[in-house]
Amino acid sequence: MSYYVFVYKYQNLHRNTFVAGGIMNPKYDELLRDKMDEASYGKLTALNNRKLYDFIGKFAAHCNPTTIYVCDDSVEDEEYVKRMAIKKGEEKPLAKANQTIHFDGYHDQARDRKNTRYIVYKENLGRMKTLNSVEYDQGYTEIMEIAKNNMEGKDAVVRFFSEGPTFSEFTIPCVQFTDSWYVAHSEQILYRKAYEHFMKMENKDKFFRFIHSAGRLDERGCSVHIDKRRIYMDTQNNIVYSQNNQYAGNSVGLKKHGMRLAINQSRHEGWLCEHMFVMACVNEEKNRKTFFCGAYPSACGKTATAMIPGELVVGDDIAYLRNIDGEFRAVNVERGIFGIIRDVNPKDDPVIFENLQKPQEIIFSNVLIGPDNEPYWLGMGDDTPAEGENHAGPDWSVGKKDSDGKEITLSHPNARYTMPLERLKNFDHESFDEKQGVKVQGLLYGGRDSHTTVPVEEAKSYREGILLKAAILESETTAATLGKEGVRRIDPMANLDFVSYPLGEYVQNNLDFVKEIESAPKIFSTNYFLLNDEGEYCTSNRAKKVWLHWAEGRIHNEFEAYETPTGFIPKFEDLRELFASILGDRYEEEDYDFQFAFRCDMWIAKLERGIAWYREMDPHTSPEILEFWENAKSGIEKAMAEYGKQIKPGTYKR
Ligand code: SPV
Ligand code: MN
Repeated sequence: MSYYVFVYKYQNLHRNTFVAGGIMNPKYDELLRDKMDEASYGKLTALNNRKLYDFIGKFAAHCNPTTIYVCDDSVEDEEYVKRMAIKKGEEKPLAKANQTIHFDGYHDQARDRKNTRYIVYKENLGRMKTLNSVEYDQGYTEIMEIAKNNMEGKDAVVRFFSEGPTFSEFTIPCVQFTDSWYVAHSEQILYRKAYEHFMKMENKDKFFRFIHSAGRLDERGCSVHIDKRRIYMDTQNNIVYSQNNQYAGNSVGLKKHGMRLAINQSRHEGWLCEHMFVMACVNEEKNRKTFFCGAYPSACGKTATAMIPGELVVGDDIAYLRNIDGEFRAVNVERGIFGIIRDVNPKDDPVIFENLQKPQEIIFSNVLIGPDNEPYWLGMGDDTPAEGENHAGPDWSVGKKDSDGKEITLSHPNARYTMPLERLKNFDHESFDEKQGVKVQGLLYGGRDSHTTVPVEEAKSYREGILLKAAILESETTAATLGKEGVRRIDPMANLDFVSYPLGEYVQNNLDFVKEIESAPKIFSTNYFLLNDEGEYCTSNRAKKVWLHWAEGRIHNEFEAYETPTGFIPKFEDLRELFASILGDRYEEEDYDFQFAFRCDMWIAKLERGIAWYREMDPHTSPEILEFWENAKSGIEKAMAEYGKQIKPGTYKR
C-alpha cells in the first residue's frame, strides 16, 4: 500500500478525531461534507493541509457548486474527468476514438488582455500601473462579487498538478478548483499530476491556487457572461481568480496564470520563468545534442521551431531556468501542447499532423466538425468541407457572416489542439523529466518583424543579447489575443503579457541571472517574418532549420561570421552549404544580400522606440541599460554616416 493510500484509508476510519484535532477548519467541515462524497472528502483531508482545506472551503461556500469532486493521481479519476467533460457538454466525441472537440464562445477565442489584471496592494501599485493593475481592495471586491454563486447548480472539481517535474528544485505544486471539466481535462493532458507531491511535500504553505468558473453555459456548453469575464492575479498571495471564460489561455490556471505567479516568485528567488520552448538541436554528423531555449510571442513560430523535424523537443511554451551547480539549466513546465492548429499540414508540420490523424486522446478546439464528424482547420491542405459545425455555431457554411458582417472562417485562426508531448516521435524522452533540467547552450529570441532584423544573428555577448535581442524584441500582434492583428509592439523576451513585476527590474534580473554561471548560453535573434519588396515572406518555413544549425555550429566554434553593429551574421558560403546539406535547397547570393543587409535606419528607429517605451513603462529602468541603448544607437548612426542606410553583409568594420 502506498503512503498516501494508507493515510487516506486511515483517515477515513478516524476522520472525526483527525478533524477535531484542529488540523482542518470546522467552519467549512459541514459544508464540504455536504458537497463532497466520502471519497472526495477523504482525498482532501488526507493531504492534511490547512491552507488547502481553507481555500477549497472558502470558494465552496462562495461560488456554491452543487457538488465537488476531488481527484488524486489515479487513472480512474482521469477517466472520470474525461467522461464528465462529455456529459456536461463541454466536449463532444469525434469520429476517431479518444478525440474530442470543445468550442469556446464566439467572443472567447483568445486571451483577454484587457480584463487580465494584477490586484496589487496600494504600496506596490506605483510601478505596476503600466502592467494593467488595479488596487487590491477594489479588484478583490469586484472579482468576489462576480464569483459569488457563479458555480450554482454546477458540479466542480479539484485537481492537483505540478509546474515542472515533481519532487525537484523546479517544482511548483498547484491546485485547480474549477467547474469546467474541459479545463480539468486540458490540465491533465498538459501538466504532471501532483496529488502524491502534495501528500509528501514538506512545505505545506508553498503552492499556487487557481479558482475558475466558466459561469453559466449555453446549449453548446460555452460561457454566457463574457461581459463579466475577468482574470485577476494576486501575486502577493499566489492565487488567481478567473471567471466567465473557457478559452484555455484565460481559464487553465497552470498555463499563463501560473506563469505570472512564477515570474513573481522567480524575482524573489533568483531564477527565471520564461515564455520559451526547450529543445535539442541534433547534429548527427558530429554526434552531438545541443539544448536551446527560444522565446517567441504567441503565434510567431515557437511551437514550429521546437518541433523542427529531426530535432528533439522537450517543451514548446514555458520554461523555468535555474543556476544549478554553476550551469544554466531548464525544464519544461508542462507535459503537453496547447498548439495552434492553423497551417498544421503534412508539409509544414509533419510531426504534429501525423499525430492529429491518430485515434488517441486529443482535444480539438474551435475547428470545424465536418459531416463525417472529423475535425478540419484552416491551412490543413486537404479539401475541406463547405459546411459543418464550428466556433460560430452548428450551421456554418462557406461565406457565412457574423453579426458584424465579417466572414466566418472554417476554423478560428487561433483554433488549437491539446495533446501530450510524449506521443511525438521527436519527443526527448531521455531529458524530459530530468529533475535537474537540461543544460542550455543557446537562447533564441524572435518576433514577427517585417522589416528590421535579419533571419539569424548572434549577439556579441550574453549582455548584448539580452539588451539588443530580447529586451527590445518587437512583434506584430496575432490572433492569439483579442484585438487588432498586425499592430507592432515591444514585447520583452516575448513575455510582456506575463511579466508580473516592473519591467526594468525584470530585464536586470535576466542580466544578473548568469552572474554565477560558468558558461552563459550564446544568444541569437531570429526573424522568420522578414518581407521582400513585394511584401512576401522572403524566407521559407523550412529555413528555420538552417538558422538553428548555424547557431549550433557557432556554439561549437565551427563557423566564421561577419560582424554587424549588433552582432555576428553567417557568411554566404556557410549558408549555401547548410541549405544544400540540410534541406537539399539552393540558396542564392542575391537572397542572402537582401536578407542579411544591416538596416541602419530601421535599427535606429527601433532603438528610439525601445528607449522611449522603457522610460514610459518603467521610469526606474536602470540608467546603465538606457545608456547602453543610447550608445548602440550612436554607434549605428556613425555606421550609417559611413556605409549608408543599408550595410552589405561582410563590409562592416568597427
Ligand atoms: C500563447 O498565447 O502564448 C499560448 C496559448 O501559449 S495561451 O494559452 O492562450 O497563452
Ligand atoms: Mn504561449
